[in-house]
Amino acid sequence: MKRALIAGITGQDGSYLAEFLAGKGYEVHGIVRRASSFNTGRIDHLYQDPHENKPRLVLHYGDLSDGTGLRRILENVRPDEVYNLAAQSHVKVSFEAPEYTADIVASGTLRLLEAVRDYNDISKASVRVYQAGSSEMFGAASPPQSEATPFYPRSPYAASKVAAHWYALNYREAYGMFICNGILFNHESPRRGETFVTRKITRAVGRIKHGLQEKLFLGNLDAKRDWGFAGDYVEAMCMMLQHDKPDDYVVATGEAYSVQEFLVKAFGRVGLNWQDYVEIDPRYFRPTEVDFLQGDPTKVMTTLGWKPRVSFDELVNMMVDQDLDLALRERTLTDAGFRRHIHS
Ligand code: NAP
Ligand code: F7E
Repeated sequence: MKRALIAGITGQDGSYLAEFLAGKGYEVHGIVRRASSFNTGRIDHLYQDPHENKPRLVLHYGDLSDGTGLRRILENVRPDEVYNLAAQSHVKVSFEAPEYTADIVASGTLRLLEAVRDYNDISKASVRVYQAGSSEMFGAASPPQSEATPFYPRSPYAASKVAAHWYALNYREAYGMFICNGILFNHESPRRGETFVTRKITRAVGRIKHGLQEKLFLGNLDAKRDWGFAGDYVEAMCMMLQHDKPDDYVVATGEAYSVQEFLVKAFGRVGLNWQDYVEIDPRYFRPTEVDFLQGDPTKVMTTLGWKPRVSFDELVNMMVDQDLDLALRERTLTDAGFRRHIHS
């Protein structure tokens, strides 16, 4: 039985990856940050009481700011594969918290790589590492972007991901470590954080339809993104680590749509016209914007045989349908006298 350690297991991707690996028979371990409120909602359905039987999912408290803790977790878990998905992953927030973003996204990756390097030396193991890179690293570079496209980061988040990418590549070359950089374009799902634009839109569609919200405030509607389904993308992460040699791969659908096109589809799903509800609020503009991301996934398709299963229309419908259900439950609670406040 293989053992995987996932940093960032409580996030959107971490939850899908944990499900996917558990389904393939892995023993899955995850690093969870201590928080004052529960942050395991996305993985609660996978969790079994560790006192009752041999658990397939084991959680460990840790943080990418704490290198000693990471080393201890590695020594305890003795993983075959490590997936580094942990990050302050919000681009707009990274302009407000640049040092913190750099500490976790760039230096945090370095801490984890150092811990794996030393663990490999001490235990004579060869742990395989996946590093979660991002299409944001391409930033202002013209589409379509492939592995050969030079990086041009446009935010503290993106610059930190570029640093992490090069740390990973350097550790592969310097120490012969098996490390893959996945350069993933935007991927969404019903589990997407509620402040990312797709989920913010689908949450609003559900709440507007059920009379819980009147307006949706957004920023730049002209930005174009290559949006795929997160459940498809975590499979590519695992496939990279099963290949015979470590390499870097762009993962994308190859299609791009604007935020406005997403709005048309999402509101159209429930028979509404987005223009009746959306207002522009400059607070959501970014000091430097990434205008157009469209990936070229030829390499991951031909080398690893990966391809996306969920289309753009299916993705929008899946997210809207789930958020309609969520809003209906919220409506029921509101009507019964309970109020639930959600800020997106
Ligand atoms: P996400 O939902 O924001 O999840 C991020 C995860 O990192 C969460 O589990 C979070 O824990 C954890 N985390 C944050 N700060 C941490 C710290 N200091 N120490 C340890 N863990 C920490 O992000 P995602 O969408 O799943 O993305 C996964 C990874 O892929 C991220 O690295 C992201 O930057 C990258 N990426 C995402 C996309 C995309 O479109 N989704 C595309 C390209 C790359 P809490 O739950 O406690 O907050
Ligand atoms: O913005 C525009 C915004 O925050 C998409 C992260 O997972 O993918 C994600 O980063 C676009 C931008 O995602 C609002 O200006 C308009 O052009 O959903 P987003 P992102 O910045 O592309 C990459 C690949 C990652 O690696 C990141 O971790 O939508 N936009 N109005 C808005 N965006 C937000 N969030 N909120 C708005 O109101």
